[in-house]
Amino acid sequence: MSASVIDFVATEARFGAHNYEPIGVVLSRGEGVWVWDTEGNRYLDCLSAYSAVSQGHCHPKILAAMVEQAHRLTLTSRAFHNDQLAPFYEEIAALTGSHKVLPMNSGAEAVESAIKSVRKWGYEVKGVPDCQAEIIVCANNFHGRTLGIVGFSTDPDTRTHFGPFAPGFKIIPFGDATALAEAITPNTVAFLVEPIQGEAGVILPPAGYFAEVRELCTTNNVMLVLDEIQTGLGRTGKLLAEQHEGIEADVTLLGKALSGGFYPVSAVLSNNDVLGTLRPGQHGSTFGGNPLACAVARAALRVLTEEGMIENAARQGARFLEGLKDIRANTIREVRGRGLMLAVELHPEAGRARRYCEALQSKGILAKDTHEQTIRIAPPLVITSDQVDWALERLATTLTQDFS
Ligand code: IF1
Repeated sequence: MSASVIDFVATEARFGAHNYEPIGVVLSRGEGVWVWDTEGNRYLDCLSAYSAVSQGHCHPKILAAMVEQAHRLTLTSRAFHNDQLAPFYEEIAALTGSHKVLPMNSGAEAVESAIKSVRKWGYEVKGVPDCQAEIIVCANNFHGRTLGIVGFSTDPDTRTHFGPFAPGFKIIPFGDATALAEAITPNTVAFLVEPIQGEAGVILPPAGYFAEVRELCTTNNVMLVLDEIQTGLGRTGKLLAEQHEGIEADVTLLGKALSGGFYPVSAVLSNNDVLGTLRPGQHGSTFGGNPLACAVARAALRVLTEEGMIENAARQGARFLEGLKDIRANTIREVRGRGLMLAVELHPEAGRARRYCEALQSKGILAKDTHEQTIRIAPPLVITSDQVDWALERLATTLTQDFS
């Protein structure tokens, strides 16, 4: 690392809360799948800011929409109407087939808003006695960092010493429909689940799981809330990951790529009943639904479909997965994923995934480890075949090294 890089890193460490442990690269520019560090070294971004920059870094059309809107009007609050919110609603509802939309900012806020809404729906529509609503969630979930959410996390790092936590959540194993059937009671208002568990290490559900889940939720009048904040908007090769399962959620949560990485924009999408219970003054946000966010989200959704990014994610994801499976390295325990949400799980004896990510950095690839043994690979959806092959070559040489 050069003197200037050490300076940035040291200054962060001196003033910043140490809630992250970044890889030792200081980025200063991005374009498409590429990012550059302060010394001009170029890297293929295989994290995409945890899937937020799915449209590629600094997409020119999203940038233009953002700049144009920033010149005109940025924030009105929801005390007044603005001329970007209605078209945003119309466009996202048409794209996803949703009836109602609640705009928020971060992913965690969308999750919190969904929890509030399904509880309210439970009391006012389903007839659950006040303060008795139960929400079922999965072990190894990741839904964000707020107190409400970390209270039902099973990851010790995420929750330890942040209590006391809110009651009303039941935890069952992911991928086990029988466990869901057994956990549902007359007071159950919702099942909140990721279509593919991201932070858990890109864990795919068993075939047929979500069809059974859908059936159980419908039979028991339980709202199926899919957290598509990471899997949504093309990441898995379909607009929504639920489409791989042939089901429709009652409530869908979007974030991250909803702005192409320019700005925090999230949304709760639902049928009429759930969001229909929110009355004026009962929920809100200073920034949620602001004209700048709406203009950015509209452009982010437009380029996703107009430029064929979802189809490209399916095509390049298949190529990437095949290529990873072809790598013969005894460090690899399993390769898995769907679309461009991929993971390489290493054998415990191979050493920490972090070391491999550092080795990849020196070869011009930025990827992020998760849970010690897994390298997550999630490039922008605009990646080309040549770029996939370029990455595979470097992954192959890195994974055949031994860092144990
Ligand atoms: C961090 C992981 C990714 C999410 C799902 C809600 C949220 C997220 C399915 C909250 C956020 C992030 C946040 C980031 C790490 C990260 C992550 F490693 F934890 F799993 F993406 F892979 N639902 N995921 O994945 O959205 O409030 O952050 O906008 O460091 O917390 P947010």
